[in-house]
Amino acid sequence: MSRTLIVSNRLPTKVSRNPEGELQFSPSEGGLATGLGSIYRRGENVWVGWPGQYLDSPEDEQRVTEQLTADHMQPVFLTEQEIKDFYEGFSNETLWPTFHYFAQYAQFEPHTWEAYEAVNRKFCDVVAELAGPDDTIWVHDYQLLLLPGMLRERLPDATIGFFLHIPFPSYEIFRSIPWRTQLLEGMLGADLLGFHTYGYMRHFVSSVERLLNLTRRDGLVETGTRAVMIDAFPMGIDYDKYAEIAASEDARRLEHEYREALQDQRVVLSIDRLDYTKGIAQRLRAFELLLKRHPELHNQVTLLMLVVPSRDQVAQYQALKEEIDELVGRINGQYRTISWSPIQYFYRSYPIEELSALYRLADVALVTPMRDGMNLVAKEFVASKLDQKGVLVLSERAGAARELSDALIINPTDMEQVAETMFEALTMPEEEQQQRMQGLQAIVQRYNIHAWVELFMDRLAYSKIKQEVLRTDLLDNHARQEMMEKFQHANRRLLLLDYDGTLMSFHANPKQVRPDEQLRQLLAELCADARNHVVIISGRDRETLAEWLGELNVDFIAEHGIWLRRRGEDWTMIQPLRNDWKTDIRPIIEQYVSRTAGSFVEEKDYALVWHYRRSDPDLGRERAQDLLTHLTFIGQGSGLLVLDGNKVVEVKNAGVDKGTAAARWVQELQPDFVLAIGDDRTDEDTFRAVAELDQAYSIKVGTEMRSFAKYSVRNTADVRRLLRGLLAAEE
Ligand code: GDG
Repeated sequence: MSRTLIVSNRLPTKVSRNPEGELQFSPSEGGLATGLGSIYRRGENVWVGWPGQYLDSPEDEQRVTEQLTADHMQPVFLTEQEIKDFYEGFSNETLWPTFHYFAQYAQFEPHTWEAYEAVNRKFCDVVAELAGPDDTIWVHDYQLLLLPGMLRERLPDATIGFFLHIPFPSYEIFRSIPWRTQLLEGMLGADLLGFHTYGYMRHFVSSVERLLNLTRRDGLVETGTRAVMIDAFPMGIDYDKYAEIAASEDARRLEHEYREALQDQRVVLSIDRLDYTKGIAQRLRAFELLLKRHPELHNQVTLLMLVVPSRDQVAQYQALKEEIDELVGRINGQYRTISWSPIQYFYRSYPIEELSALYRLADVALVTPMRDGMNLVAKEFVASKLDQKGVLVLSERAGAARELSDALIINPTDMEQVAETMFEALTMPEEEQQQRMQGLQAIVQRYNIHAWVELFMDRLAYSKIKQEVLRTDLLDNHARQEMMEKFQHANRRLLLLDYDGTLMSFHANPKQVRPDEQLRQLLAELCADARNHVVIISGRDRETLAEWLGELNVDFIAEHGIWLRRRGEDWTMIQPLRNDWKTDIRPIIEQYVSRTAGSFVEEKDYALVWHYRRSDPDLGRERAQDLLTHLTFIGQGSGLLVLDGNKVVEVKNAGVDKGTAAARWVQELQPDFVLAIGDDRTDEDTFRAVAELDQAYSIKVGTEMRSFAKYSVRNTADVRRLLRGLLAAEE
């Protein structure tokens, strides 16, 4: 039976020691644990993670393992040093601040990076040991960014999903991490990568484009070996569970108790883990401003502030704790009366029924993080409001703000706005409260945790199907074998080989793509057999091709089919062509060069090409679109063709392409075997020209685009391997 293995740094159960030193088990706090708590016990599912406590004896480890495995959990034990370097260090002092835009707090220490790698490897060992071939592995969050890549190496066919619970920062921030490429490559080991919002996903894709030079098309990033699906999945909560608890006798009784104690105070509620990203100190200052500006609220309103202890071994968290203590003391000191304390502050964690009672009680929930991947507290408050009375004040920088548009949305750094919005919330007519709450509940109820898990799992399965579809195009062993046999039996074999991106990989500078010795040797050996007729079919100019490959016994099609050269003959033009259009077109392209750093114009005999491979990828793409529209408009009716190539835009005479040229060879040679290989849109003309021939094999390099080719291979290395295979078949 297939299972889901959930993998995250922390398990949903926390192991700790009581004052007597005995081990005790309790539920973990935090969004991930509460979010997936209802899922992992289904069927044979298992949750793999650290139990949150250093254990110094094998007996304790054994006890904990027994207890946890009985409840669908598989512990990964960490040493004290690993907790320090991997967890407190790289995870919480490098990744957490960087991903939440607190770059000033980020530490970049090689030894904590090494620990991060080592612990990810440790998780990999446990998961690889546990996973069966039909299992689905779902890795969670920033502590395990390398794990999908490591698992992929060990289990190449595994189904691996990854979800990031915190924001993915803009490229400008992300690139400050010295190990940024390893982190991206680690993530791309998954089949599906999920983020809370479209914004985070966009940032990730932009980093992948800029740092790994990969692009996303149709929702997929093609890594060269696999297509990885990237999508946004805003995480929900277990709505019914929160609504049920809110309706429970316990929650009602507790609410009643609190109400008695607070009498008729209006209640503003704030609940967070202790974290500088949550904007707790800023919130206190905004509350102070509210009291200052609205004396009519004195004795009328109480801020109930729960801060759940978290990561208190990390220096910034200790400093934050002190700042909060000091602020609460100061504000209460200034405003309190014998019968009224403006802030009731609790630094500990509470059972869920008490949280629920507080959600019920609160008139206003104040959720004002500086950055927050999603924020589940906001959603839990909404689900607990059975009478639909109450107002949510929500930071625009929480992922939840993308969905919860009926909340009062604020900018958390704008203290005045926060204070005045609190006032608005406290004085909002009941009717409006209910209207807004209805809208919020409809969303939180519909996009709940079950819908989230189902959607993620569906997309993960779909990503596998999509890969499968692409894979059927791949030249598999069977097709390769068949091709070898046809090749062996043929006497007039035509090999139409594109150059850039097919025989040679791309380089930022096209002048640097001289053939290496290995390639020359390979081509020379192919040409040595009189039955083989090799045609290098390229967009490049005549001079370069002749200089680089002229001494070989090959034919050439240059400049996408304008110039032809047969062995031992001179260059001839495929048909008489005009060139006068260049005078008008060149200045237009020059304008794009001036506006787009890193781009340049290449002048060929009968074509002009704008290259933007070295430009900023987003800017380049946008300018290419503009240029295509611009040139297509100008070129209408003038016999010109505008081509959108691989990081190039090319203008040339219409009716001349690689396909027309290739067809000429087919006609003259009447081959009994044809192999056409290319990677670019311009090669599609060649594929089309041979599509009808039974004896033709057309092969596209790369799997990211639909193609007229019958088969595809992944990269230039595969092409060379294939050609070498043809040679070997002869021996
Ligand atoms: C990360 C991302 C993202 C809090 N105090 C107590 C308690 N809690 C529970 C809440 C809520 C959870 O902890 C906190 O979740 P958040 O989403 O608000 O924040 P993070 O822990 O930072 O979670 C976050 C989340 O992952 C999921 O992807 O939303 O953006 O930072 O469920 O109810 N639970 C109990 N006692 C407490 O005292 N029982």
